[in-house]
Amino acid sequence: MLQSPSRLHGPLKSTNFRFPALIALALSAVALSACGAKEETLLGDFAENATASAAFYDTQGKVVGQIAFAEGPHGVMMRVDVKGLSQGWHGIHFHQKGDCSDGGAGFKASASHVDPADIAHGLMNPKGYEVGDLSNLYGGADGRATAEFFIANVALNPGEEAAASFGEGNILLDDDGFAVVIHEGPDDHQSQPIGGAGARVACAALVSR
Ligand SMILES: [Cu+2]
Repeated sequence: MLQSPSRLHGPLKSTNFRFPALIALALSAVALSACGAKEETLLGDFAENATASAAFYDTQGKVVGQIAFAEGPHGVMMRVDVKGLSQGWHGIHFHQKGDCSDGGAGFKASASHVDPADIAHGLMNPKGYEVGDLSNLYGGADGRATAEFFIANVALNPGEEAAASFGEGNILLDDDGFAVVIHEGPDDHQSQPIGGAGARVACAALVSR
């Protein structure tokens, strides 16, 4: 038997039409905000799938970039996209505390480098290097730096497996988290205690959820 026109075009049908319209509106709002975030950084899908992420702040407290991490079996992958740097190379390190609240005072609250075994600073130092030591970052003529780093033998999140693989001291998201700090000049990877990298100009705080 054929359905009557009232069943096809009646109130039930028109009610069903309203919901998809509302959902479509909501989805387009989400899509717009996701698009906005993508335009602001060059981190790509990496940021959306990140194990941890944070904003970089300059010494005035302004957001100047983003950082994201992915945890892997041999260490962590990190992407950085930051603006407002002077042109040239900049030291970038893991500092001990996830606290970037005192930019005006030079980000002292982030403490010194992550260094559980109290080893000398410098990736090119024959005595070894700190867990917080990283390769330099280059700020272009427009003040922007975008890079990917792989840091071997560290984990983000605590856990038996991470502790067994890398040691407790090599877990970055401990109770007080950690900070990624960018310095005004390059790290020479040898000088003590920070490779002559100078003042702290940007900071991203990472704390465990
Ligand atoms: Cu540093």
